[in-house]
Amino acid sequence: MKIGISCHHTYGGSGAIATELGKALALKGHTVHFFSQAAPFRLGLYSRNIHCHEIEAMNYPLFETPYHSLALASKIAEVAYYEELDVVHAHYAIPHAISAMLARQMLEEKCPASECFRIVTTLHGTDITIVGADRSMSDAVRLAINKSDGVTAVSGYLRDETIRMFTPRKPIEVIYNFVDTTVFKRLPGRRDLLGLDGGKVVIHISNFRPVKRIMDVLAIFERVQREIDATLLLVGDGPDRGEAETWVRQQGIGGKVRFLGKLDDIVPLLSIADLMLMPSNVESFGLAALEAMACGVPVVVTDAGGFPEFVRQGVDGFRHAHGDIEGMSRSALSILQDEAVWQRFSEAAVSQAGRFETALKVEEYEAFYRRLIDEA
Ligand code: GMT
Repeated sequence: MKIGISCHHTYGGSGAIATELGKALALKGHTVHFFSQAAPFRLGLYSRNIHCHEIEAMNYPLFETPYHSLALASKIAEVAYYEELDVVHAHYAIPHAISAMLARQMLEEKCPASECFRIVTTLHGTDITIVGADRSMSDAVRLAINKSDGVTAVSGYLRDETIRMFTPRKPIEVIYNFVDTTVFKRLPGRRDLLGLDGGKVVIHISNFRPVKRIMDVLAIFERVQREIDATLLLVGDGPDRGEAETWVRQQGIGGKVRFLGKLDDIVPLLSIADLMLMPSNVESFGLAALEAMACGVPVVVTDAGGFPEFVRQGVDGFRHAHGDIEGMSRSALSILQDEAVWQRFSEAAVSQAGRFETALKVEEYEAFYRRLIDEA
């Protein structure tokens, strides 16, 4: 198949999933065209069958901001026309699904509708729960869903939430997020790279937005380090980082908390981690937790959103109500303070991650594309 993938190139789960999907499809012999504002952050080196199209919107004095969604639509239409794309897969409703829809209308000016590509939209979470909930965007999100030929959601929670909020005309299929366990696996630990001597390593990876509850991560860790020797690794960057850094200094625990910023290659860090904290308000899935589990890292997460669909309570991690700092601290300590317990959780996490192996989910996406193409 010839597949276009439109995604956010920035640090975030939707871009990561879109890129990993495109890479896996290309390896299976499909031709993949990426559409994004810059090369997707996980693309890495050149891969066979992959083409990238960076979207550059026109600057004109009359436009206060460049019209990126229109430039994206024009680029998709152009590439789809010359490369005869079968499918355009939009990751995140806004603007990708809307731009794909517009691109198809542009293409229909040039060729019969039956020869145009199918639109697949994958909903990732905040496109529904935050962007879609905003009055300025909700009708655009509804249109994006209803005008797609096929819609998938990354968890049952997100499918149900989308149906509750938008009562879409289309059925929504769940295709879970996935992890490449040949890449995300526990490597020999290199604690020396970070100058870590002893103690346990707790990790958090996110874009430091309010939904991630960074201050809860710190509050949980602050309680944990009172009981055991531990270091907190914070990977990523975003609006709440400044407040977090100030708090850490005020608490006098600066020596135990490392702000590492945005990093592409997180496997070496996950390989030295003993526990991941992800106390978000809600996560439609929580890809970073699955990637941690694949590297043998037990997780303490929120009992909401997509987490109950893959984090097994008391088996590979613990789930708590959001804001339950005491409960999360206790659970973290119960895993970290007993080597045998940690070993059991770690092994269970690796085995659970295997159920979300990339190869399995890529097959589901391929079958989904083929069904839509055959139905056309
Ligand atoms: O979490 C974010 O703010 C980023 C967002 C994204 O679009 O990258 O993440 C969403 O999509 C991920 C990939 O499907 C999911 O794993 C995240 O749970 C989801 N974030 C939220 O629902 C808050």
